[in-house]
Amino acid sequence: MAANMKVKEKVAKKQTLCGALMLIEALKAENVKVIFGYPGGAVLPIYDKLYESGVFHVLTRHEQGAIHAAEGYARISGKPGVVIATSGPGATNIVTGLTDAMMDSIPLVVFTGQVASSVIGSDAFQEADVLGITMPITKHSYQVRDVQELPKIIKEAFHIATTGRPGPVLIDIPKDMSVAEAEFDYEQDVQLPGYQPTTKPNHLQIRKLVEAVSQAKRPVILAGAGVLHANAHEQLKQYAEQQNIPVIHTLLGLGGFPADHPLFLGMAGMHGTYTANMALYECDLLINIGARFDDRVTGNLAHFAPKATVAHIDIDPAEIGKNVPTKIPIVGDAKEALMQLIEQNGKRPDVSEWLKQLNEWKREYPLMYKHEPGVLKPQRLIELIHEYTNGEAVVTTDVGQHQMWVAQYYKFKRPHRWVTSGGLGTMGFGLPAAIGAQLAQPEATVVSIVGDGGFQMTLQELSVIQELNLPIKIVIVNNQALGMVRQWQEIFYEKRYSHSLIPNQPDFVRLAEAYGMKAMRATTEEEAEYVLKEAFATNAPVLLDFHVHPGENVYPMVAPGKGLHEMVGVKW
Ligand SMILES: Cc1ncc(C[n+]2csc(CCOP(=O)(O)OP(=O)(O)O)c2C)c(N)n1
Ligand SMILES: [Mg+2]
Repeated sequence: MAANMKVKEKVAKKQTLCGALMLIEALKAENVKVIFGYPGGAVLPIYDKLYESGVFHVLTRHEQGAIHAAEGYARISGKPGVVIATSGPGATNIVTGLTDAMMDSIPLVVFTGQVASSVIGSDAFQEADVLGITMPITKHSYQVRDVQELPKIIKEAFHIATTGRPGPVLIDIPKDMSVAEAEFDYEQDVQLPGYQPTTKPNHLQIRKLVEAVSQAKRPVILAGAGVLHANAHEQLKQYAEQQNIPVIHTLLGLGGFPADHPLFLGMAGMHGTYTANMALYECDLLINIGARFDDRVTGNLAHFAPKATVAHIDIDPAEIGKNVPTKIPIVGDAKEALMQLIEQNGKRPDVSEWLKQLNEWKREYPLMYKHEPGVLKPQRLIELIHEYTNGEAVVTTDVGQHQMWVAQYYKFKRPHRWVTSGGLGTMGFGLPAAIGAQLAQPEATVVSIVGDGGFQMTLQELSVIQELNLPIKIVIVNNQALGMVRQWQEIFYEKRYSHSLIPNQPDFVRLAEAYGMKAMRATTEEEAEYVLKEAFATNAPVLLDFHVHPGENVYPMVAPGKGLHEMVGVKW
């Protein structure tokens, strides 16, 4: 009987369908729970079939909102985010999001409508060469030329987006392909002989690393987002503890190792901690796990880890040796590599002197800011949010000073709680990303911490948050400035504040109220405590406008062109 049903199911999967229905059936087969999109002419046949499909579609108010929401969903769920946009302007509106996802290795499957096959290349209405535009900012892309190919293309797209180093895959569908019919077979296996990511690390290289660790006097682990993509946080902790090696995170890696762990040294890079940056400068063995040695992390490469033997574990072989000469390259999945390292149970290095030095730096040079009575310091605001959420909230941010303060002062205890735009640094990312994050984890407390500048780049998505009653707490760190730009102009351009001060921001509270959302303002620490308490007691969206001290800067700081050891603003 069961076998019989299976045969029937298979037959049903082989029915003749139009391209639009194929897309919907494929999404169901991929177990996609939500898609983010915006309709238009070229995708009307798809939207018509979506109408009664039962697929949960979120209509964002801008395609950029859709793709950032999909990124937030992917980061928190670990599953690919799915986006639909129409041809021409719909497709060009997702270019920033695709680049963002490409830079930060976020798995996305993105469908764009295209003008009908017969008029491609004729400058037809709403035609854009989306494949041409997006080629360098996608992991892979397709244009459907024959509807028979569509099931295979979608299956491959999900496979490519989620395996190896994750990334965005785009499928461009000419309008006639949505209407044309063919047999729908989604049972076929993916066959891509040219795409076989190496996940199992080379045993010999692992042995080399074990040997190097056993000899090291000042080893350190630099852990990036690769640890999170590989779900290797437990193995990272186990390995660090087994070998007694301190851990530093990149911006995107935060949460991969508990911030309150005694072996944790903080974030590295331009606004990293003194201890993390000095550890990278002084270490004799640097084990990079799933980070790509971004310039914001390394500072001037000529001075980066000058005393270290470098080992680099990465699923993407192209990253190894790209920026930093690497003695021990290990291509593979971070979890597999860490499991092998743990299993080797190599000789523990003698790090007593090293840990003593690191702990001294931690004590001597902690992150710090000045308290001033009657003034709300942005760093204090983040500490308060941390307290109210017990360090366990899902936090999304925009880009700028507030993002760095969150990275410094929100001590992530757990993995998969942190959603920020790292590689591209996309203002306007935080608010829509929170929509996807909340949909991925309906029970989680989601806090979207945004700048007064960046918020205004995608604030139309308040409409979606209110409509779906997503209980997101939106925190505007309002310094009436493009703060990070202002900071650079203060330090490097003789305080010539060219187009970075915005003293006449709109009334964000009334703006939120116009969307039907509860909103409050705070200008002092006492008020901040009061409104945070109110907001976290509310199971509905709340927008909070915090007027923080406008002249505050993010420190410590490694100036561009400087080495990590040349940080300024370490002590007052
Ligand atoms: C789309 C985009 N445009 C410009 C920038 C350059 N930029 C980086 S930070 C920043 C200021 C952001 O201001 P705000 O959102 O208020 O955050 P703050 O730095 O004040 O916390 C700007 C303009 C960017 N990162 N992204
Ligand atoms: Mg600002």
